[in-house]
Amino acid sequence: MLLIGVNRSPYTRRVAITLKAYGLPYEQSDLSGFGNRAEVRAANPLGRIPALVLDNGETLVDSAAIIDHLDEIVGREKALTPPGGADRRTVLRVAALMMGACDKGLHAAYERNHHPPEKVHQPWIDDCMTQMKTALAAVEAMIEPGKSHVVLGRLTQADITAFIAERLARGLKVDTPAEMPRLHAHCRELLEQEAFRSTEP
Ligand SMILES: N[C@@H](CCC(=O)N[C@@H](CS)C(=O)NCC(=O)O)C(=O)O
Repeated sequence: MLLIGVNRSPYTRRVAITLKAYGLPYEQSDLSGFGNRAEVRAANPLGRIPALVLDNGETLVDSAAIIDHLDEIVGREKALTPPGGADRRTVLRVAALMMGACDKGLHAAYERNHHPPEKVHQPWIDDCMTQMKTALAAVEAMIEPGKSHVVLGRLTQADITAFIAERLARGLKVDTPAEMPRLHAHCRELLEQEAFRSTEP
């Protein structure tokens, strides 16, 4: 399998961490959504990373669809998203909040980085960052003190998505050690695991 995208992208890193956690071998092509437009569009007509080229030549796009396929490969019982019921809903809720938080954080960054200074609308940036922070705070509130995982007492997609969202938030100058201390501490612990450490950009 070939993963297309740089691990600086939270969505790409989510897939990279999942591949490593499942022990699935893959190669990676370090292309950026903005820096390598033509090559990325050749793999994904939408021009976004990540994309995953399967060994049969088929290309999957969007981290959620890619991870759905990886879950199928390892088997729904072993997958990092539980197969059904309340556990599945809980993990999907955290994942939706955290992927949405990444979307809002990147909207804020794009507003600042892709517009001329006189066209940057600060209230929009502030609104996006507030949404990102309230989503992170909601997940912070779900982590019970002393617990080593976000939910269910084991590693799930909730941990992976919370990890990448916390990383992005810190990159956007959110003071997560002060504002989301349990989430921040948990992410530091996750970094000790091979799947997280080896995918550092
Ligand atoms: N929902 C998508 C989001 C992917 C995404 O927005 N990727 C960014 C990089 S972090 C990108 O390629 N942006 C380029 C663009 O939107 O033109 C996913 O989960 O894979």
